[in-house]
Amino acid sequence: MYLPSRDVAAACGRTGAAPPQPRRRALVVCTHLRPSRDKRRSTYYMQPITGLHIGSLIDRSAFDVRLHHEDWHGPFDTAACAGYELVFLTGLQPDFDRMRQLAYHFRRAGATVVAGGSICTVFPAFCTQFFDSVCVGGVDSVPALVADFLQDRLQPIYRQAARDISRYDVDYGLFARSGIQPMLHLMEASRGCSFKCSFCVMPGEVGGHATYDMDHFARALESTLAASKPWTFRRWYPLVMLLDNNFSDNAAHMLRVARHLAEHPRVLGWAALVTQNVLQDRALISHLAAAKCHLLFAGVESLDREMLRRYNKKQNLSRRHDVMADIAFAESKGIAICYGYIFDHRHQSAREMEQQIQALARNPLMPMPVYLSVIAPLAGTASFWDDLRMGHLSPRLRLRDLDGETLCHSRLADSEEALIDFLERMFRRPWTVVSRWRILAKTLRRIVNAGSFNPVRWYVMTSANFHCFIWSHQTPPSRRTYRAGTDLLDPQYAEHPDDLSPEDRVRYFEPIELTDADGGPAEWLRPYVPAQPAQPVVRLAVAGSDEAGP
Ligand code: B12
Ligand code: SF4
Repeated sequence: MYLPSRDVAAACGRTGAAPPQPRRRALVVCTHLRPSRDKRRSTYYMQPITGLHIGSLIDRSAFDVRLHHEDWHGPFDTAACAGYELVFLTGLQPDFDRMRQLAYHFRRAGATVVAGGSICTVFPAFCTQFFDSVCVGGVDSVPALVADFLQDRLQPIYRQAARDISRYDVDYGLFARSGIQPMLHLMEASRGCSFKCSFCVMPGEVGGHATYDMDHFARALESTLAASKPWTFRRWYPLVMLLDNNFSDNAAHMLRVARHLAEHPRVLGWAALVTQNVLQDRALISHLAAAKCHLLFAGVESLDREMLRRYNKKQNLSRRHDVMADIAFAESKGIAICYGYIFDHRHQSAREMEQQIQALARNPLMPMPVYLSVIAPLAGTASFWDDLRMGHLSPRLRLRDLDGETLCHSRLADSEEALIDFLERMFRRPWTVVSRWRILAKTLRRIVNAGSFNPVRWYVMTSANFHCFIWSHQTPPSRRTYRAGTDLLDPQYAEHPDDLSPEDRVRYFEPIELTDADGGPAEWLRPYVPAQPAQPVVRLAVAGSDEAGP
């Protein structure tokens, strides 16, 4: 529920002068389309902080700012679009069609619509047909854009390298005022990553790593702690989740942030996203454990070395270390290890995928993956351009298909039926692949291995181990084909006024296709196709590599 601005101080648990009376209304929508292709909502703790940062950068003396998360609040009610002057939209690649749909509804209601994020960054000129203004790169272009809007000189494209972090205060009161209370304190201490995994959007969109200064971070921490409501878990047991793309990229900065969190009297624990090679450094892991680290989300992705090589994931290719032993060591120090696991349906049969999962399940000290997905050729990544050039992408591949659950390639290592049968079971009925009892036994072994009497740590380990089971309940079976081009579309695609013109239907409501009927680039994409192969060296250069650096 959104609280009007006079309730701000109370909602934030703060005192002080009342905020100035707002003159105009601005809205930031973090769009979201669900894997289950329905209109459910969830209060899952992994909420985006993109909208929070955008909202914090909007001039509050001119605007009353509201934040809507489509995952947390549910799909935005398009009957309620009136009354906003300026609307910012953000979303991941599979959400881009939702950004276009909302642009139609808000523009029709008279708002100026601004969009940013992955697709806007890679294909800005293409995106200008849907939005009044398109932002390339980081959130830091927002103040200049708002100033231009107020002076009636909005530009079609704003560019700001995501690595150029400006100085601004993140106002976590915006979460509280917008009724968003995730279980954890979601923060960011850096942006980007120096590695170049070929399936990832980071190398192209950020192209390096940049840190926030410690002042900035310390103020954001105080803001989120102050904004937590009394009688909530996050007030009672403040856990900070660092959503940095790669928290471990800059070791000195990581240690500074860890020390700040360790020494903070209110923070009881923290978690972060790191690369797998960090787990090899046992002295570092012991140090982080002593600095209140409760959980590391490590970029394991797969135990299939061929696959890791194919995607240039060389930080995972050390032969000197055994990742399972590294994970067991970290957990023995009390740090729960989480990871996502990616299947490559172009090279792995359904049977091989199932064997990989069962091998993980059999190891008593190895956690189960928190997320499972099939490889998604995210538009603009090195693998995407390679697949496109070689004609390996599915015909009529849509942005909507890039959700990590859909087979997006034309060449498969197994029959389509066998792969779909496995994915349907793994995503929707995981207990038919791995028994719940086995996971329960594994959870108990890990808790014993951790040697901790802290029930919060037990909870973290248990919920991570069972996440796939819990997730599958939240995304019940639907009539999905799991095949790009034919899979079910969400109901939002059909929600438009009866008087929608044929041109607007195509512009705002037809799904965006990346490939044509033959698997070649869609017409709009052709000007963007790079002339040279995107990653000519990957397959050979890292073979046998024992290096952990980027
Ligand atoms: C929280 C999160 C989620 C959440 C919430 C998703 C959401 N709606 O944002 C959940 C759990 C739902 C999720 C799911 C998925 N995620 Co996710 N997720 C993240 C995570 C950890 C944090 C996102 C975040 O808030 N970042 C901080 C903000 C400030 O940065 P940002 O969103 O990257 O935006 C930057 C720019 O793009 C730009 N920007 C973005 N929007 C706008 C708008 C305007 C107006 C402006 C000016 C600028 C701007 O500014 C920012 C930098 O300053 C990131 C990793 C990361 N640390 O970023 C991955 C990440 C975004 N996810 C990713 C992936 C692959 C997925 C999945 C496909 C995973 C899967 N295989 O199942 C699914 C897809 C979901 C779907 N709709 O189907 C990829 C990229 C995806 C993409 N670009 O499409 C990332 C980058 C991880 C990675 N390295 O692979 N995810
Ligand atoms: S290490 Fe992670 S964030 Fe960095 S390029 Fe690879 S997948 Fe992307």
